Amino acid sequence: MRIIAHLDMDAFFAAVEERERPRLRGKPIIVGADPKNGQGRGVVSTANYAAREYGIRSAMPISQAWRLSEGARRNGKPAAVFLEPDFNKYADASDKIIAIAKTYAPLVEQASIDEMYLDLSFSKNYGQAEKIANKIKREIKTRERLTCSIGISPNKLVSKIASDMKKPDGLTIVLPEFVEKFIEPLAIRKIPGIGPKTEELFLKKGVRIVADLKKFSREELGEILGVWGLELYEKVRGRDDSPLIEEREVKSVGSQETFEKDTLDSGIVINLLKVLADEVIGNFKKEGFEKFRRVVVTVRFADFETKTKSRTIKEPADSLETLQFEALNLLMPFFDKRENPRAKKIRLIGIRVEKLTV
Ligand code: TTP
Ligand code: MG
Repeated sequence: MRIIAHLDMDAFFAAVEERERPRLRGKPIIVGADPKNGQGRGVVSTANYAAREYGIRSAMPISQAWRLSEGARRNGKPAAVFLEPDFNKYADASDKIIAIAKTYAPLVEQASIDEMYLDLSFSKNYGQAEKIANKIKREIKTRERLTCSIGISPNKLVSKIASDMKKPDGLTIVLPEFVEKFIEPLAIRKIPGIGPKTEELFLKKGVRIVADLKKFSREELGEILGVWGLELYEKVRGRDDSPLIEEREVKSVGSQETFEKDTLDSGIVINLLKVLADEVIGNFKKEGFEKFRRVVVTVRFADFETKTKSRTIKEPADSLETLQFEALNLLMPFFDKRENPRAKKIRLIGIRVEKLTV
């Protein structure tokens, strides 16, 4: 019998900011693009729970978040504090949390910057697994001053849904015999993979909750959604046998190069980027890796200021085209105000791939 836990940090980016600035404690905090007094473009990365009470959510336009905050302020509530993200800081916090998890579980899969799956099957029963989960929660709280929410069930799918049930600082255990009862009343959007389009498609058919979806046969779902429909048939029954995948110790494969002369000529920079991408893909394959899931671009300016940007892609990839495409997208902001407001020349660029599987 498998016992799998899913751990997801609460309001992660905002929580990291809050712990480092005592004067922010308890205030509504929004991490995201610069709101520029309501004129800002870009979106909210995350909002802490105090800001969520104003209706502010991840991926909302930052200008809308600003208006909601201003509205609250006019009603005598505290205005939200807007902060721009500092990804390196969150990646450091993430590494520390994973290190803690690894002292409790033999197999840990990092699923994103703030979530992971832990194999607790060794604990024999759910009572033991619950104790371990509580210890992990306590250690993250005392050592990192952050809270998380954990779901425990027989598989990744149900644990991921469960960790979201009692946020923040929650623990939800779904025993094998209650898996179906647990997911039946949930909105179909709670099933990972069902996005706004699939939801819309089923709402038109009068399907709102998982129990409604269970009325479709495997063939019917296959007809509506193709292969994904067949997977969905299993998912709505709480079935999932996907294994945890741990990444190898070698964390990244990368390459970087300094220009002969500092430059802001996009043609020259992009050319080098393509050469580097080619080199990285070659080494990546040579070292026996199969897929990468994160692309990181580093830019060092003439004054040695060094910035990195990274993106985790949805589907693990292995092609030169994907690497070039992602790296180019990450690089473009360095040519304009987004990442280079004073139009500094570039001295060096580097790219690397992370989150590798063999
Ligand atoms: P989530 O775990 O989805 O959100 P969260 O940790 O902020 O809040 P919750 O308590 O609901 O788990 O995402 C983790 C981090 O990823 C989040 O802190 C910021 C970042 N993120 C974005 O940058 N954009 C997004 O649209 C989302 C959803 C997250
Ligand atoms: Mg989270």
